[in-house]
Amino acid sequence: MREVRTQVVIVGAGPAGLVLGHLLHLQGVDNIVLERRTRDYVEHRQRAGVLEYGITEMLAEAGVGERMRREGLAHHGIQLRFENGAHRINFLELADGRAITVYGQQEVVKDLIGLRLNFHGAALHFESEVRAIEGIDTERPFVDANTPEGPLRIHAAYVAGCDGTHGVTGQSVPALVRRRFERVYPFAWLGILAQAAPVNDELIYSRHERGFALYSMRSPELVRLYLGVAPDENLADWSDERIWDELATRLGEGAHGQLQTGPILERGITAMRNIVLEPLRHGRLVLAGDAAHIVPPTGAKGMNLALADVRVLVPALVAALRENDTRLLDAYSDTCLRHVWRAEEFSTYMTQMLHPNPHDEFENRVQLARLRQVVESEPTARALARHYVDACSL
Ligand code: RFL
Ligand code: PHB
Repeated sequence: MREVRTQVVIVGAGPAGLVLGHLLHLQGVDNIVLERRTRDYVEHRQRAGVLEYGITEMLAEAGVGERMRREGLAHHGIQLRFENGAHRINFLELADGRAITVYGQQEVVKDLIGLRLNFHGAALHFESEVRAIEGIDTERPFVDANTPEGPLRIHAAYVAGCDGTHGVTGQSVPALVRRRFERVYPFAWLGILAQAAPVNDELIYSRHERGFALYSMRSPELVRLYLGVAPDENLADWSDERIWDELATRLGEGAHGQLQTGPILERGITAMRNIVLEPLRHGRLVLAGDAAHIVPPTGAKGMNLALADVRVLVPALVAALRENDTRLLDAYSDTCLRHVWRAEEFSTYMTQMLHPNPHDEFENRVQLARLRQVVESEPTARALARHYVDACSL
């Protein structure tokens, strides 16, 4: 078996692993990123699209904000629709003028991969799956991976688990110290990417009696739309016509009739749940992003939360490696859990407020009361706006 040595071995080339690798490289910390999928696959995987204000600042400071600033769409508000009314949450007034940026996750991933491979020449191995993580309770951990060139063992001072949901790294924390918190919802999202011009400048979250709908976009030619559906929904039951009809109905006044349709380029069903694994560090293993926590997408927090962990992790690893000072690393899990649980709470709040439950009229009345409170009470609207725009940096 081939054996190599580095300072930090990073498992997974999603947003968390790539930003971590990039920031460590800028600090002179040697690292290797291993990704089990192909480059083409990770560069085209459709996922999140909303970047918080503080996270865009972080990317720009890290030197990966140029295309994001140019092609990303700055939004200064979102719309909430319910009971046939449309209400704008104005970030300029309610969130100190801060904006979110609509920029696809795979674009962030493309920018980071391009920079790493073409500019920095740093190690990033695709089609290289980590199968085992050993020695995290010692000072000499290592990971074993299957690569296109055969088996590879990487020795490192630290292993960073950025391998997403149900990754091998999260399972490497011993069961005796690991705690897992989970909530599953009785619905899922059917998401489409379609070639059509956006008819609205801002995202629309709609609570309709037939179910949830979300209007989002990726560019002046691409829209990203979602429908709340049953968790076991069969995609084959949804013709293009049925999807567009349902979207038009649920998005209601304003979008109805005006909703610009077009060829559906991608479609999929996403489960809705919360998961938190505690702690985010054990010995020489640190977890970041979806490897440690999942949020339902209603708050648009998934990618932001992954990058917020990395923002805490980089100075902690640098201090440990350069000065043998582990104080920040010792605090890493507790520091992150504050923003993690804040984002879990906000995502839960948004999810529970916007998805009607056909079997629970009490719940439906409570949801409507909550929505009315958002549009009638300025402190409530302000809290929603501040969390939407910058929960990970509050
Ligand atoms: P990622 O992006 O999942 O990256 C993890 C990477 O690790 C690789 N990997 C391995 N590599 C080597 N060896 C192994 N043993 C490995 N095991 C896994 C994987 O191939 C992958 O490339 O995690 P990261 O970096 O933490 O980033 C988090 C975000 O991706 C995530 O929070 C969001 O995209 C969540 N999410 C959404 N969030 C939103 O805010 N809005 C959305 O619309 C939205 N849609 C989604 C989503 C997540 C989805 N997943 C995870 C099923 C749609 C989907 C389908
Ligand atoms: C998206 O554009 O994909 C998106 C936007 C807002 C969300 C979730 C997903 O809450």
